[in-house]
Order: sequence, then structure tokens, then C-alpha cells
Amino acid sequence: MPDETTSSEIVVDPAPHAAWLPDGALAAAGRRRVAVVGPPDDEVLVTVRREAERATSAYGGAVVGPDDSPDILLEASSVLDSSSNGLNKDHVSTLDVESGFRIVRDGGRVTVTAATATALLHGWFHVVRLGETAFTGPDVDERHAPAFALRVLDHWDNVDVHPVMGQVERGYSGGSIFYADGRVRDDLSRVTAYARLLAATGVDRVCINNVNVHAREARLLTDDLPEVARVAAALRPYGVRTHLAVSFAAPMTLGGLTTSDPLDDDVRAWWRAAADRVWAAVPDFGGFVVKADSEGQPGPFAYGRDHADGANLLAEAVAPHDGVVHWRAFVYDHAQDWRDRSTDRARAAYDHFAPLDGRFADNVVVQVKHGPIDFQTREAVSPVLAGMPATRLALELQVTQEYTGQQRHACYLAPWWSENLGFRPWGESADGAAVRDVVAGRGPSAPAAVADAGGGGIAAVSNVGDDRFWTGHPLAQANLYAFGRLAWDPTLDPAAILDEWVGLTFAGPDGGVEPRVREALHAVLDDSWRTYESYTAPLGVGFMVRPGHHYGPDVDGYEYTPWGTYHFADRDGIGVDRTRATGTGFTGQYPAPWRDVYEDLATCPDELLLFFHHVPYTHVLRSGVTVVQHVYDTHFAGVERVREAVAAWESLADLVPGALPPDVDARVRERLAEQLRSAVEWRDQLNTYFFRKSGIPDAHGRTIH
Ligand code: GCW
Repeated sequence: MPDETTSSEIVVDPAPHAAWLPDGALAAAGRRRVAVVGPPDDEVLVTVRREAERATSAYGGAVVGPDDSPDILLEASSVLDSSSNGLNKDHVSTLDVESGFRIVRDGGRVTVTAATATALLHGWFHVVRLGETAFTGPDVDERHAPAFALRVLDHWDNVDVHPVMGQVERGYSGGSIFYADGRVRDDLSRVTAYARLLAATGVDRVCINNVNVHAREARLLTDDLPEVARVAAALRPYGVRTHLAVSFAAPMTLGGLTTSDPLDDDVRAWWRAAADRVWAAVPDFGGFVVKADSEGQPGPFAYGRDHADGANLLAEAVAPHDGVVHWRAFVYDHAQDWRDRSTDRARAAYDHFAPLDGRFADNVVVQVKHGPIDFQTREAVSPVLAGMPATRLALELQVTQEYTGQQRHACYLAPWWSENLGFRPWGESADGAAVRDVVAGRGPSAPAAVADAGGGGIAAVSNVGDDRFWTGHPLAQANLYAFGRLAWDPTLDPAAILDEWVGLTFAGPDGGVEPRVREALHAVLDDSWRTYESYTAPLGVGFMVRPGHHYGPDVDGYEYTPWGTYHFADRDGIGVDRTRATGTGFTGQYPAPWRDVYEDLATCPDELLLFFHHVPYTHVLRSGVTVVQHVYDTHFAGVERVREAVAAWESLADLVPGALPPDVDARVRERLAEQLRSAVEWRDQLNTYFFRKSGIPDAHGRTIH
């Protein structure tokens, strides 16, 4: 499918789409008199002032001095202490003090204060988000601070176009915003525009290359440092720090050593020197991201060492610079024999990592995919998140829609992420602690080092490319926005975030949004993740996608492969027995109550039934229908839901041009048409597969092929 609109009637504006920061979004703040106070040579403070100028020059306000009765006073000062930004240092973390801001509305006048210019910039965008409501209503005095100290977007961008994975691995939005023609782009203005969008959500760190570090990409760490410094300089004005994914084999492949053994003194010295050079080139560099001993990437296993040895090697190298190592827990056997039913990929991360709890250095963050398998539309929450109390853990999400429709399907993922963040691994015990508490460093029995560091935070694979709309599907922008907002405040309601995104993205010149546009976007997106789930793999079984590119249905595509992703369908039933009683024992990796809730067929939630149990097609779900009837019902219903989404969008036709820009409309229509085609294909293949396997007809006599 082409990534650019080809219709000859549409005049495509070559400038990148404004996403959630069109001028209209700045209208309310832009009508005001704004004063900016802070260290004048601070690069981010210069940005705050520029943002204020941009908004006010478009809308008739003005940038004024602090004594000229501003409507908005923005004040950053490194000498601001706990009392002046409204925070009492005895009762709040460093995170609140350094990254938070205070907003006071007093008789319609708004004052934002923060200890750093970056926090002030986040405060400015908070005012932008509020629109007119920032200035109306009763007086307020609020403190806002991010829930997580580390809020990272990982880019799986390659410098060279990879023969199989392309320029951006699992990218569905054109090329890379960082690289083209085998090198860092000359023009990085798009990178700065990206940083601006991120700053408006609160994300402040970006890893700029793929975790699969190929030979060309490995050199970013050495020869290409001046180029990395250029990227960092493009991100820095918006307070976004740069990280690099590095290869564990770098001491050999780049350094000419004969080993990469983490306990070897020459290897340690090589990494220390490498880190010193990185920080010399990029003084505010963030740290390294590592995928080791996973899907063919090199790692410590080659030397009989474990992941703690490997991670601590790099931690030692970056520690003098206050750097962080994000070490991924996505480790499993990708050369499994499908005949072997005792090996369970779901178990792998916990089996590898949980025994290492307590051995990781303080500046190591173990980055854990939300589910034990691989970013599926539905899977259980990874038990690793409950199994390493003494380790800084980060939750890893996938904004890029590898398994959720590849930005051809509208699939708003915030409800899914929100479920994961709110999952309570210990049920009501442990004070009801949820995943979001664990990754904030507030899990049960978190030692001081984990709590003081604010835990490991959150990371996600970005969905952005050089596509005009950034994300291929214009509505996939909502996922990037929602990730940033949940990374700041994981308790936000996904529907409210969507509403906020609509309010900004579709703001007309006066700042308002046409109510029908708002309504239609909610109709298309609010439940789109559940709709997607309903016409794809059922009941948490996962992986019925076409092998390799992972788009479209292929029920048995992965069934006899080495990847460890099986559903075990036969003529009688389907699902993976992960119980302790008769299966792989995976349920035993959870604490109570889930180890028992999942173990028992009578209590296992329907939506995860096939993730935990192998059952007959005639098994009656808690919903009252059989498994096979559930497959038929949800697949028929899912296609109808997509038809409704298409109709909701088409009902806006009279608003084009006007409230709805023609190019956005054209791209969304093209994507919705493909979504409908694909949903029908999923429905027909899945229903036919299950009918042929089971021989059980649809209770309602609908057409199955
Ligand atoms: O989901 C899988 C993807 C790989 C990816 C891997 C990972 C970067 O199919 O493309 O590799 O996950 O997370 O490392």
C-alpha cells in the first residue's frame, strides 16, 4: 500500500503535519500577554520564549516583561527551591522537585513555576492543553509532576536500509526521521519538530537506533559520534535527551579486542573509554539500551556470564556520567523445536531474570515487555514485573502497531496500556500496588535504591517516520500522544486523553473543535482496540498473523516454526496449557492471587482463557457461549464494528474542506477501506478454520466458507 496519498484531486502539503500542535491549539494562550523569566542562556528557556512568541504572534497576544501585568507568567530558576515551586522537599521526591511544575490561577492570571526550564516547558504545554479553561473558573494552586523519572521512546531505526526489515524495523510510517542514504540526515529540522511534539506530552528521552544493532549502526557509538551529537543538538532545545542502542560485541567488532567477556579487564576499560567519548561529544547523553542474547544479538552467555554481569559492565562505564543502562528482558529461545511441548516461551523472561534480582547495579533498568510473549493484542501481564522487587524495572510498550494493524487499522491502544499499568499483581494485598507503582519504584518491598531512583519508568517503541502524517495513519498519532500522557500520569482515563488529543489536533483557527468531528473520532477510536481484538486472534491465544511481516491472518502460520508461539489447535480444542497441574507451570510465576486465578478454568478470565488453558471448542465461557461460538460471534461482530467506524467517518464528508482537512480525510478513508477489507479477511479465515477443525456450525447459521 502506498504511504503517500496518490489521488490527483488532493493537494498534499509537503510540510510535516502539525499533529497535536496546529496553530489553533495555541489560540487561547496566544491571545494572552506572556512573560518568561529564567536563566537567559538556558537553551530550553529560549525555546519556552520562542513558543510564547509563536503563539502570541499568531493570536494577537504579546511577550512582555514580568512587571507588565502578564496574563501568563512562566518562571524557571535553578535557585527556585522547594518553597518557591510549592514543593516541600521533605515530603516529595527529587523527581517532583526537578521535573514538576506548579500552576497557580489567581483571578484569571496564570503563574507557572518550575526548577528547570524543561519542567517549565512542560508547564507551558500544560497551559496550552487546557485552552481557555486555563484562565477561567475558580482560583487553583496545583502541583504536577511525572509519575516516572524515565519516559523513553525507542526507535527501531536503522542507519542503512536492512534487506529484510527496511529502514525502520516494524515501521509503518515511511523512512526514518533520523537517517537516510546510510547516514544521519543533513536536515534534522524534522527531529526538532518531533521533540516539540514529545515535549507537549512529557516524553523527555529518545533512543535513536534499533535494538537490533547491525554493523553499520554499531558505529554510532564510535566513528559517528559527531553525527549523534548533531541529533542530540536537534532534540535538546525541547529538553529531550539522546540514548543509543549498543551491541554487546562492540569491544570486538569496533574495538578489535578478542573477547567481549564482561569480566575481562580490557573489555571493561574499552567500555569506560567508549562511554567517556560519548559524554564528551554529548554532555547530556542519557545512556545505553541493550538487547543481548535475544533473537541472535550477542550477549554475555557466550562467556558463561549472565545478564547481571552484562548489564553491570555497561553500568560501570556510564556511572561516572550519571548514565542509565536499559537492559531488555526480552530473552527467549527463538530456535525452539515445536515438537517439544515442555518449553514455554512465556516462561523465558522470568526464568532468566527473576533469579538475578538484587544483582543489578543501581543505574541499570531492566526493561520488560508488558506481556510475556511479544506485544500481542491480548496477553497476560508479564510476571517479571512482580518478580524482581530489588530491581529498577521499566514497562515496555509498543506504540508502533506491529501486531495491532500496522497503522492501516485504527487501533487506539491507550485502553490496553492502561489495563497493563493498572494491573495489580498482588490483587488487593500489597496495598493494591499496581504495575504503575512497581515501575515508579513504589512496588512492595522496593529497597531504597529503587525507590529513590523513582524505579525504571516506562519505554515504548515509537510509531513515527518521515511520512507527512508522522504515523502513516493520521489517527495513529493518538497512540503516540497517549503514550506520552500515560508516561506522565498513568492514571489518566484513555477516553479523556483521546478527547484532549482531538481538542488539540482538530482545533480550528479559533481554537475550537467541530463537535461532530469530536463525536466521530470517539466513535472510531474509543473501542477500536477491542474491535481489533474481536476480529483477530481470540481469547488471548495470540500469534495468528502471517509470519515475517505480521500483517493479516494465517492461523497456522507460526504453528510449526521455531519461534515458540503456538496455539495447539486440533479437532477437539485449542489453547496453551500453562497450568502447574498439567501444563508448562507458567501460572506459578505469578504471586497470589493470580497464580490460582489463572490456574483454575473456573476463574481464569475469558479474554485470557486460551493463553492459560487448552480447552475443547465446546467449553462454555463465563460469558455463557462456547469457545467456538465466541469465535464466530466476535468475528462477525468485529467486521460490523469496522463498518460502523467507516460510516462514522463518512458522515463527516460535508465538513471537508473546513473542519476536516482534505488530506487527512483522504488518508483516513484509504486506511479505513483497507481495515474493512482486512477485517473481512480475518473473519472469513478464522471462522472457516475453526469450523473446519471443529465441524461445529454457527448457531445462527451465518455464512462460513
Ligand atoms: O516483536 C519482535 C519484533 C522484532 C523486534 C523484537 C524485539 C527489534 O518482531 O522485530 O526486534 O520484537 O523487541 O526486540
